[in-house]
Order: sequence, then C-alpha cells, then structure tokens
Amino acid sequence: MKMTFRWYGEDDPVTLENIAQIPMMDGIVSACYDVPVGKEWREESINAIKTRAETHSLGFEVVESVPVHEDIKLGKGSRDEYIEVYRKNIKKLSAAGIRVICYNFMPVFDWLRSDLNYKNPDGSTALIYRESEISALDPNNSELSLPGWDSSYTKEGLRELLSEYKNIDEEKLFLNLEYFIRGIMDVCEQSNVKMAIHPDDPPWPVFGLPRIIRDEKTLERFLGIYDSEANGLTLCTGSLGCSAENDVPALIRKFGARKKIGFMHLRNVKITGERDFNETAHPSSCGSLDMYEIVRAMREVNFRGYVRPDHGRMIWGEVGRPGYGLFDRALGAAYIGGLWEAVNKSG
Ligand code: DNO
Repeated sequence: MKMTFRWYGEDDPVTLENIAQIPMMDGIVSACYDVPVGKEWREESINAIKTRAETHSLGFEVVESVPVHEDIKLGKGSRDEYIEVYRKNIKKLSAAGIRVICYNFMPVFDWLRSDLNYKNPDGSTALIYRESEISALDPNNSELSLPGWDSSYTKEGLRELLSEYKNIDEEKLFLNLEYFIRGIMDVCEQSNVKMAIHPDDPPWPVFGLPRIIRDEKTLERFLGIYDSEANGLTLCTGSLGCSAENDVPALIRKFGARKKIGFMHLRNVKITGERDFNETAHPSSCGSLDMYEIVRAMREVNFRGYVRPDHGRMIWGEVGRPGYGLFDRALGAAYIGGLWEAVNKSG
C-alpha cells in the first residue's frame, strides 16, 4: 500500500511541507486543476507538480482527476475529438511517471452534499447529505453552489446541458462509457497507466440524472467492458459505503483479488437514514463502516496500490476547502497507517 494525500496545488492552504510532515506519507495526488475539461495538459505543468513534490521527498504517481468531457458522456459527435485529447493526456502523464488516473462518469455534477458546514456537537464541522434537501433543489437555478458543481457553467449552459441529458438513460450512459473505455485502453496498456473509475457519490441518481457506478452489480458490469489491469476502480469506501446495501470489505475482497483496484479513498460515513448520511472522522467507532475490516480485506488481497485518506471534518479551528483540510485528514492517514501495520504484523 502506498499512502498519498490530495494536494490542490499552489493555492491549496495545505502546503507540501504540511503533507511531508505527516508520518508514513509516500506521495501526493494532484492534477492540473486550472485546465478546462477537454483541453490538453501542458507537460511543463505536469512536471512542475512532480518536481515540487519531489523537493519534499513526495512522489506524484496518481492524478485525480482527468475529467471526462460531457460530450463523451452524452455520446455526441464531437466525442472522438475529446477522446483524442484524453489519449494525449494519458501519454503525457505516463511520460511524467503517473501510474494511476482517477476519473468519474457522473453526468454534469461530481459529488454532492446538502451541507458543507454541518456543526457537530463537539464544534467540528462536516459534510452531510440529506436526500429531501437535495431533491427540493432546482439544478437550473444557478444561485445554488455545491461542492461538486462546476462553477464554470453559465445558467443557460447548465440548463442546456441538463436538457441534453433528458435523452440519456442508464443504458445509454453505460454505452457511452463503454465507447470511451474502448477508445483509450490501448494507450493505457502501452503506457502502463491504470484508469481507476470513481464510484458515483452518492451512489444513486440525483436530479433525475442517471448514475451507473454504484454497487457490486454495476461495478462488475463496468469491469466487463474491458478485462485488463488498466481498466480498474478507485474504491471509495465513503461513496459506496453510504448505501447500506454495499458491503465494502466484500467488494474489496472481490475486486481486489482480481487486481481491479488501483486506488482507494478511505473514509467513514454514518448512515443516518434512508439516503441520508454524515461524513465522520475516520475511525470505525465514529461511523457505520468497519475500517479495521476494510484494511484487513486490503491485506487479504495483498493490496499494492495507492490509498489516500479521504474527506475529513474541519477541526481545531481550521479554515479551508470543505472536506480537504489538513488536520482531520492527517489523523485519518495516521489511523489507517496504524491499522495497516497491525494487520500486517498479525499476519
Ligand atoms: C471528492 C472526490 C471526487 C473525485 C472525483 C473523481 O472529494 O472524491 O471529486 O475526485 O469524482 O473523478
């Protein structure tokens, strides 16, 4: 297992020095966040991240994300051009030493929460999701701003995009994903890069938009598109684990044994109701997931990929990017590292 930490670049209030001081840190996870979706990344920018990380003795081998253009998800005529750009980006990243690319195939919106600053009784704040609040929102109303939303959409642009999705059901979206995967796999295999799809978060449809990477059945169907180590998963415990139907350790055992997990996001969630959950601190006692069992499953399948502590709460007065502060994620990393040492030493 290689321990990594997400870093949003020079604007991130969390510095590379902060990250390097966390025990057991092997590297960072980052991206050229300023490049619009569907454009080529510059070699110089990729290498600059790598060089900066290396000055702190951190590796840079995982990118999160290379976003997929909506035209690819919609299956529009222009998708081939965007797939061509994606292929070029894969080659450039490989040349810079990137081994895993995390991406997702969620229409329009990435991850969603109803509240980014929910106040816990202990004074910390966390990200939470309440289905009733989300379903009461009108995504056509641009006053709304949620963490996964691409703020570059204009009101009209967003409305148009949403209307294009009226014709896209789960099946069509899946076929468009299949087309994308088939369009990039040769380059991934040649350049020794693993694609690691992130599950839909939350793993159910939002705003009537289909979501197709959400449970054992859909993960299995996805992997069936193309059987190769280059076509794998980002197993995100929190995204899958906020649905009580997903047995996360069992998913790790199943897909990990087949070497389909390239990257893991480790965090805990407390399921508070049907389609409602709170993000919590990482330890098992804080949420609904058994993190010990999760790490044990990783050990059982001899997991050799990358992990990162995922979202943390905001604690100790820290101000920053919701979910991506330093302190609680660092506690998470130390906890995960401790569990990993324990399961390894106990055989
Ligand atoms: C949220 C992240 C996601 C993830 C993308 C991958 O915190 O886990 O935004 O980066 O879905 O493409």
